[in-house]
Amino acid sequence: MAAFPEVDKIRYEGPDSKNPLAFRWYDEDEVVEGKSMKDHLRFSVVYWHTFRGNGTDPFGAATMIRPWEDGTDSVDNAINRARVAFEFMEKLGAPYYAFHDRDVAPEGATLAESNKNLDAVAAVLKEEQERTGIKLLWGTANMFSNPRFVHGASTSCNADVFAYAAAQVKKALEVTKALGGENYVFWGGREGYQNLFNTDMKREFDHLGQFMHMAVDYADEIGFDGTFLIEPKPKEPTKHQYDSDAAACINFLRAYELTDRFKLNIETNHATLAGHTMMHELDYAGHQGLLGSIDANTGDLMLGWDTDQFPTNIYLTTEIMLMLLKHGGVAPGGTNFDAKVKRESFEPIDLFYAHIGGMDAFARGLKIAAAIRADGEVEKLVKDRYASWESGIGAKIESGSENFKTLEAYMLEKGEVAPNQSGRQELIENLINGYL
Ligand code: XUL
Ligand code: CO
Repeated sequence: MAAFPEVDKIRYEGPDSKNPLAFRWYDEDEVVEGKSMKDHLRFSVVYWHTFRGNGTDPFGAATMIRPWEDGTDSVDNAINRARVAFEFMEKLGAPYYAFHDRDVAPEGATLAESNKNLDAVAAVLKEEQERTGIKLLWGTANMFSNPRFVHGASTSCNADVFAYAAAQVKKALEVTKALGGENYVFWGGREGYQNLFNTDMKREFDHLGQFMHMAVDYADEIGFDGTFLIEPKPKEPTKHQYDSDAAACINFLRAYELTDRFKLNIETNHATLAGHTMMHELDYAGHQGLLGSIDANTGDLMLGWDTDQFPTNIYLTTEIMLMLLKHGGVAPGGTNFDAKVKRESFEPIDLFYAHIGGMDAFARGLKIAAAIRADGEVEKLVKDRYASWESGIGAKIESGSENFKTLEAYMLEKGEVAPNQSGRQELIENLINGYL
């Protein structure tokens, strides 16, 4: 029996449509900068929030109405839920999804039982993928919910926990490969610290580096050639997460010689928790050649935690799409809605409204970003700002032919720098507003 009988396939109806179950901007076949919207955006639905989120918060019980759930943590319930998930994603028209091992299948009493449960549900996921054509953007392992991970997983002070985590990632990699996953994500979970007095940070980082090398080695062994992604986040659940932001992650990857196999999965709410904008994190990872994928959501700047809301702000999606277009697109990553409907939005239909809104916001952001790039006015302002580097001493410095002594001689002769030009910040902000 269908879980969403009242919903047909969500279709593009154009900006004038008043149908809340239609796209107004996301037309998957529309071509922008030579590529379809579907291929630019590579939308992905997350299993954890969308099919496991129940609305609990520190102050109250579950609120979500999910009629297909039978209230048990059984494999049968998990299999039924997987069928519902694919009905939802198929009706929505999302080409990808992402999961943690423990979202899709219940944890058993032993590792062996957990693996068996995962295999049973993965077989159904495979069947549903084949039926619908929906693909796996990435898999990951949940190494933060179970109390064994209280001190972290690969950075735990308990060596057995490292071993358990290794076994869990081994299995998650096998399942991700079996399902044709295009990437594999590591979000640090509890890899961080609450107190430095009881923490051997150097040792924990070394263990983290060793763990990632073991993952790469095993991927090579089984022929998994998807991209590994690290997802930066500065805090929550620990007070300081080791993968705190793009720069910290990139330094880790360089220090442990992992940049040939790893890129970053940048998430909006994590960027703002780190005191950065999403645009900053994308541009930073992008210019380092390590932008792999995005977790599309938004925080609430009035709140200091990870609210994982659906992104509806066109200014934000425009900034994101400008960065993705600038850095050559997001593939083989995607635009993964790591976002949850609010506790108060507890009806199944709210899942559709939330995703449709996020997809439309990104489609609009893509069109606006493409228009900004096509007009070239903003680009020209930036180019003019750096004109001094195109010829003369600027070009010589960039070519590597100058040094402190030659530059001193140049400046002694010239006496004073050429006058600075206005930064034109307000003008450029006005220009951007003109496209919205
Ligand atoms: C946590 C978070 C995770 C990762 C996957 O804040 O974003 O859901 O995306 O582990
Ligand atoms: Co995320």
